[in-house]
Amino acid sequence: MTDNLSYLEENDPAVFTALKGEEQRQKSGIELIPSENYTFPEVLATLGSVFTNKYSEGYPGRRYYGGQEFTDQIETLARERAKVVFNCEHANVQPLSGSAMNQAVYLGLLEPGDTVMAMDLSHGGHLTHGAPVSHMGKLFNFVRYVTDPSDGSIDFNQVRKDALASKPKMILCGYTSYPRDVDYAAFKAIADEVGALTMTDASHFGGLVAGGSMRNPIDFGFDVVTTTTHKSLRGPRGGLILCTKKLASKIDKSVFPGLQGGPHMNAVAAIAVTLLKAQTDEFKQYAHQVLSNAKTLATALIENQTALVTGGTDNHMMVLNTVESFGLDGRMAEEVLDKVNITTNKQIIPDDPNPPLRPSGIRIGTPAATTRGMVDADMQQLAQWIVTCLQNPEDEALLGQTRDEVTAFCERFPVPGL
Ligand code: DSN
Repeated sequence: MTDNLSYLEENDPAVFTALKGEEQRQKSGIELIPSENYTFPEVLATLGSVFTNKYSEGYPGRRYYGGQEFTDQIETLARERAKVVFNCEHANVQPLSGSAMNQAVYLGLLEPGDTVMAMDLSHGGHLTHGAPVSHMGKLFNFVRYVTDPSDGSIDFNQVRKDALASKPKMILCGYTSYPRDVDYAAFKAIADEVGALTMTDASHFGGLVAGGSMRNPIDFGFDVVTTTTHKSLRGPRGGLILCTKKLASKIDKSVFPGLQGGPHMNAVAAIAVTLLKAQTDEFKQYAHQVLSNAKTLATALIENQTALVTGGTDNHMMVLNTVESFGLDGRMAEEVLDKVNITTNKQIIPDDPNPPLRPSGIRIGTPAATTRGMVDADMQQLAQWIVTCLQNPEDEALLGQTRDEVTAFCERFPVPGL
């Protein structure tokens, strides 16, 4: 097989050098951004394959261009595997990514101006869950619910009152920066009472649902579940919309031709590959280890005087209040940890008094570290590095020494496919 990278090296050394730099960065650092992961080598191969050359507007058996015998095969495989993995009646595998996927759901099932209930951004909701700066926030009337930051609980009496008053067409749960599990039964009961559709954005924990370590909203009768495919699921960048048969046609029409043109068939093929992987015992073990690592890391951080938003985690992520714990805003904390090759992201916390680019915390998670084979004992070490560095942000000697230790540590944990 031709080594395409050698063409790149010869013909575009600037891009080749950046690519090699990024490869080295991913190998020699610990990736703790909870939405990032290392994908399977088979996925990398499929993404760089001839499927990227093909236009396939439409759906299997009903396309607008010729030459679809193999694209039809892979899209059918991806859809059928998604139905098995997530135990759902219908799957659309074409959304280009998370935002397009959520937009397709709103635009397909609602009318502009309709009311949707969703979590406030600073409490963990995503931009597409109706943040005022997003187009979705302008197009639909979002009524926001919040959490109790001390334990992450949601006051369902209040949610019910607000739902009865605002009569939403849809109630949305599943979040981007919320370290607790979701009470699907409580949301479903309120939605049924007010006649609303139920939707979960499972982007962060889709892989954990697939691997059986977290509950599946579809088992609670949810109408729609969305998930990106590149986070805990370890696939290519993309999105899945899983729904009931009743909603299938509206969802499909909303994705194409409503919102998108040609799907990225290299990504669809890679989603098919990912969804076969997700059915293996190895993936189930992975999903359980992600949660175990997160609990161990959270406990070790708390034992070292780190304040976690909600006091802990039920899933793969945690949010550290770095202002309270270390007197550092989230940007400073992210920069200090970057210096020692530990990658995190600055994060607003509930009702954050500080602005988004200098928020009060950072968000970390275990999916990527677990992919490399790190286990609970490694989380203890990780917590120690994080706390020591954030307690001594100006001690360049300590930071230099920690960086060397982290780099040496990483050599024990190969990145799949690199
Ligand atoms: N960017 C994703 C995350 O980091 O959670 C959500 O879009």
